[in-house]
Amino acid sequence: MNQTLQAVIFDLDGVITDTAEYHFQAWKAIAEELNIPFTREFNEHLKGVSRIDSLKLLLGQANPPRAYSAAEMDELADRKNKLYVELIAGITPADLLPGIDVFLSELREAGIKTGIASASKNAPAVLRSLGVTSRFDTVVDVTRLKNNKPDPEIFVTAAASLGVEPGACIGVEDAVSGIDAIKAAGMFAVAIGSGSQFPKADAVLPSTAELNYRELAQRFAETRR
Ligand code: B16
Ligand code: MG
Repeated sequence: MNQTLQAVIFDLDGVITDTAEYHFQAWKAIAEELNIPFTREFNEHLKGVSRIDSLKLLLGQANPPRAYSAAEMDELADRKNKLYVELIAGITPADLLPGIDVFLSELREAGIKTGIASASKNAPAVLRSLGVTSRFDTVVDVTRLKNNKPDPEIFVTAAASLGVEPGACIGVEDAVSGIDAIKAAGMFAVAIGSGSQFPKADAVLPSTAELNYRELAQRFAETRR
């Protein structure tokens, strides 16, 4: 195949910055109000999942089960988002996760394109607060997509808007649904987290501080020979 690396496409929450923690706190507040148990372990299933689907998963934990109308669900989803927006109001460039600033510079210097494939409707605002909007060549508009991760649509769309084949891309994710989406798109998948969580990833790094252009380009090339 002999394909060279042309683009790196990033998830946002949990990869560029730790907004995953704020999503957790906002959902926890809603769950407590509804008397639904909500643990960090359960929260792992919500990573990369859209707002309304996250709410459905959360309500599915209610014991005894209870039906919610569409209007009640919209109200709960809106309220969760308001809590989340309050929590992210204080984000500054200091909230970039370790190694991201340097990694983005390495990619620019090497002429590698960059993109954001986040399921979050708040992604553009978070990128602005972090001061990194101009460091990405594309940010996928999630409101125009039909399918959520683990469907590959968001990563395929990012590659298309960069004018690059999916096979020439690396995708970086912190969620299992995101790694599944990257692999289904035909990209090289880098997971941030613990190895046992991501059996399908091509590389697993314990932290974003380990992201290194040369090493990843080499590992990418080995799989594309
Ligand atoms: P919003 P990512 C995802 O972002 C989060 O992981 C997930 O927890 C959240 O529910 C989803 O965005 C939607 O976010 O409510 O802000 O539209 O990880 O794909 O960057
Ligand atoms: Mg994420």
